[in-house]
Amino acid sequence: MKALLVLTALFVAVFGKRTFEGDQVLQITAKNEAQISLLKELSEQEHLGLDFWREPIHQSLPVDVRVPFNSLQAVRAFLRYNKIHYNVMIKDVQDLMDAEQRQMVKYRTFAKSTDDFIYTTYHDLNTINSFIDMIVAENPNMVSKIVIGQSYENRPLNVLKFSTGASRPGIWIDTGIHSREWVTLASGIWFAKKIVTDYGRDPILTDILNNYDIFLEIATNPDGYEYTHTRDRMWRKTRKPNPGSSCVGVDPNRNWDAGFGGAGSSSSPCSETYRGPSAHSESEVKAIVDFVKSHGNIKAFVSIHSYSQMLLYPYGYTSTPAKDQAELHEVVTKAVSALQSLYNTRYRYGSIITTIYQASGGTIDWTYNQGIKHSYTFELRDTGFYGFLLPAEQIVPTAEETWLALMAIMEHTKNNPY
Ligand code: BPX
Ligand code: ZN
Repeated sequence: MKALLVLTALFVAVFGKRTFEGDQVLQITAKNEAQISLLKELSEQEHLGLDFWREPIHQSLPVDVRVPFNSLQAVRAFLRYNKIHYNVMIKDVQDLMDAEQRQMVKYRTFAKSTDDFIYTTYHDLNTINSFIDMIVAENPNMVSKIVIGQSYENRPLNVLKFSTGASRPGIWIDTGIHSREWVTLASGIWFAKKIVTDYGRDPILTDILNNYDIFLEIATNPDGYEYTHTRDRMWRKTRKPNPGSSCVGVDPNRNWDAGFGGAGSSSSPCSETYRGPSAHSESEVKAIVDFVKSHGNIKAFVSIHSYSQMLLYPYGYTSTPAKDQAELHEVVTKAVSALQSLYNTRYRYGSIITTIYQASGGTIDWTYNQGIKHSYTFELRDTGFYGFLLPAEQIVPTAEETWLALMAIMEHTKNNPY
């Protein structure tokens, strides 16, 4: 693993952008616990350099793994020898990334207004920041930008505030806390435009915004997002170096003070789920913690990830049910049915620990324990055709259907004050 990491680092330093030529994503379906155990053993073979897009947890969910070209033969042999079934989910990872880049270049324009802005492509961090400034300038009475802190690399942590009156309770939405989950940021941009378009036209949204402020952090991990555009499309974590390790970054969805350090998080800086040296060690996380505490009246908190099509509520660190589980379950049931009504996209839903896996130090476990009853996490499209490399044609449909679920959550929050 060390040698591979050093080589990868060297490669990036010399050639700029990490490439994934010949890498494949395999979708593995284990048929019993013994096969899951074998897959876990496989994942510990660090020299193979495997990148688990979905971890082996239990047999009900497929395991998606990006296999570097040089490890393909060994992994295929291992699977065949153990009679573990798999399909090739992505034949050549670099081909998909190249298509994504071509698409971005083709639609790269310098929009002068949010009406000209292209919602059907992915954008880099600068373009997202210019979108934020445009939407603020165009809607001075409703939209403002607040800077809740700085990232490790000193980028501003920008939050859009949509507000039609003073001292209202708040609804929080964040996207992009995991930087490779690009469709979440693209959806966040679309949500911002949707809010300013629908206010005064859609009676339900108008009612929500006449009673609540909406806070939207689109680039929640800006250093990571910039890195996915310039160096490594598959970067997930923050970009803070880890003392004593050559591995960089902390998983910002394991860094919160809710079961911090427990099962479903790693103490190894090289892990994709490294929890960090202490709770709230990441400035990107601490900024939200400080914001939530100082605001003091956030009534709904929604943190948006991708992929696997799920809508989840606490807890992730414990199997003790949340005390509001019945109501939260009712809300996600409504939200998922609204989402499905548009394009028949099917979501799983339930608590984090029962629906995906145990995960400690997650965002919404902390917000829930702070007293924000309506704490939810989305995992947007898809279920394992493109994974993190969701084609840009799916951005707007994904955002549209997700918006219906968000509206259901916000409407429930408004109608059930607590
Ligand atoms: C979501 C909320 C709380 C705890 C875990 C999740 C699942 C999320 C994660 O492991 O942090 C999955 C993901 O969005 O990161 C996608 N992925 O597996 O890379
Ligand atoms: Zn994520």
